Amino acid sequence: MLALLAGCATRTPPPENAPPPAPPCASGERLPVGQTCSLRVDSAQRDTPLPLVLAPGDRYRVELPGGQLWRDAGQALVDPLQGDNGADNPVMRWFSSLKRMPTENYMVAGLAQEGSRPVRIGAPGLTLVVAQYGPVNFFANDVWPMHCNNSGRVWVTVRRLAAEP
Ligand SMILES: [Ca+2]
Repeated sequence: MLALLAGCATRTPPPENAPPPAPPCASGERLPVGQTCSLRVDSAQRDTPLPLVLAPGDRYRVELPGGQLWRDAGQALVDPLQGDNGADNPVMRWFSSLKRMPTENYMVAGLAQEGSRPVRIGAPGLTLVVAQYGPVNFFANDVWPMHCNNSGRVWVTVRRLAAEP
């Protein structure tokens, strides 16, 4: 089992070494329609804010490139598209309903728009429609304040879509 885990761990480079899949999302930038930027989401932070200038009605395609890993303390590395159901860990089972997205696995990647329910970024990605002025935050699904013992950062990409006709 250890060999299996070690094999999994070395197959994919640590997130710290992965190059950004697109130019970094610059603070204070208003991304032009059709352009893509990348944001590194830190699993040890409660929130990683999208630093772009956003306006209500803006539409963005958010995707999480595959093959990235991060981990909760004491747990195996997991793909943030899959996460960890915590079934083999009594403490994780006990606190499961207190996750930021209670019905999703631990350590899946999500985003939260102020005033809206957090949503998971699944393998197909998602379309973010900005509802109001205010931050859009990315995070690893964990129990507050237990993100502090997580490790690993992953890239998400954000592409601005044309406004709805
Ligand atoms: Ca944790």
